[in-house]
Amino acid sequence: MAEQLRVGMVGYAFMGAAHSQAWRTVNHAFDLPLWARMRVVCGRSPDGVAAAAARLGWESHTTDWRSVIERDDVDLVDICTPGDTHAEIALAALAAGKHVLCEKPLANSVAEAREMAAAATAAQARGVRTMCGFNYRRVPAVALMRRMVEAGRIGEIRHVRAVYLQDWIVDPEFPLVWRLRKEVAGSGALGDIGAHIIDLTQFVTGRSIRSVTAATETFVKSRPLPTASSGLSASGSAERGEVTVDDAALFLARLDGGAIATYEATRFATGRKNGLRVELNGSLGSLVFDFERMNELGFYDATLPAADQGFSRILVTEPEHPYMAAWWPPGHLIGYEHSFTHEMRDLIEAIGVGKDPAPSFTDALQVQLVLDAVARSAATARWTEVESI
Ligand code: 4PW
Repeated sequence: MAEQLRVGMVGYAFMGAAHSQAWRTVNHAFDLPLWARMRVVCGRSPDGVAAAAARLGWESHTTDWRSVIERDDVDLVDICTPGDTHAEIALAALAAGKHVLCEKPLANSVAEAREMAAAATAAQARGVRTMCGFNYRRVPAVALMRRMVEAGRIGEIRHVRAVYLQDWIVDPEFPLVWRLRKEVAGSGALGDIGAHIIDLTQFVTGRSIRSVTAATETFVKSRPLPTASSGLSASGSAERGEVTVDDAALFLARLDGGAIATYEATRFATGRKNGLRVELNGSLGSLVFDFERMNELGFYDATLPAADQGFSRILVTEPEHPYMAAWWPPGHLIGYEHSFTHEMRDLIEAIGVGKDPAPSFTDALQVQLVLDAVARSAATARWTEVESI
């Protein structure tokens, strides 16, 4: 058996469960230089974390995240907590020489993200690696989209069109969970799902957002305080609290290289459960990714004779397609959870060969700078430049 990569994970809710599934499967799906070992999971509830350890496959459990970092039998800290704890945990882990995987968005502020990116860069000199968990990059169809853009298959990119549409809080009586509180989440739909389409579009185009003009809205101003919550579901009490984040964020953007873009991140798109869609229009064609058909990539090749042109559907299940050689024969599909397994594959591979994985904390800082520009633009109703890293 290969040398072990011993993991300690902080947080065991929705993202903790998704990461646990990936840590359980990655060793068996891919031939990697290191063998991931699920040493310890951490959570605030003694009973909750004990049950999570048994359910998710962790060897031990604790309620003290600092003890995870202090353990000699932990090499990597996987942060699956709300954004208000990312910086404290990541900085302590890096100082202790642990590799760090941190869920998105990197932090709740630019200041925190800058501090984390600087610490990560300093840690690189000591062979310590960091990654931010933008998992949608690792959907094979998205990785293929990037490959095709890099190969020039759609030419110069003119338009980027991205939406991330959910509806889990359309009910005004849905409780005030942590994702709806600014002091915990940093922002609402903007940072939670808008961050994904910002990272994804910059990843597939290889271009950065330079300026934005935005509008945000909070449709429901107060909600019942939660009595219990899990993932994107919860139950509420009679007492109410103020919603302090955006329910929806829409913005126009200019990318370096000249493309113009539209972005929409909302939790009020009634009927859309996890509707992530990205379309690129170029001088030689177009590419379309729709997460609801995540094993397919739409391609319009404008270099064909006019009579032969039309949107084709590439079924992204061939062994030549990113990550797919590890799974099933062509035509047998994969799911949301595989994007996390691919994320762990790339992280383990990079650590094993001594390279820095992507997206780095610096890449994630750039996303944080875009989030900040969107918030500043929404507050002033002006075009706003994205600060430099
Ligand atoms: O990043 C996650 C998204 O993929 C979010 O935190 C929750 O799950 C809400 O949408 C999806």
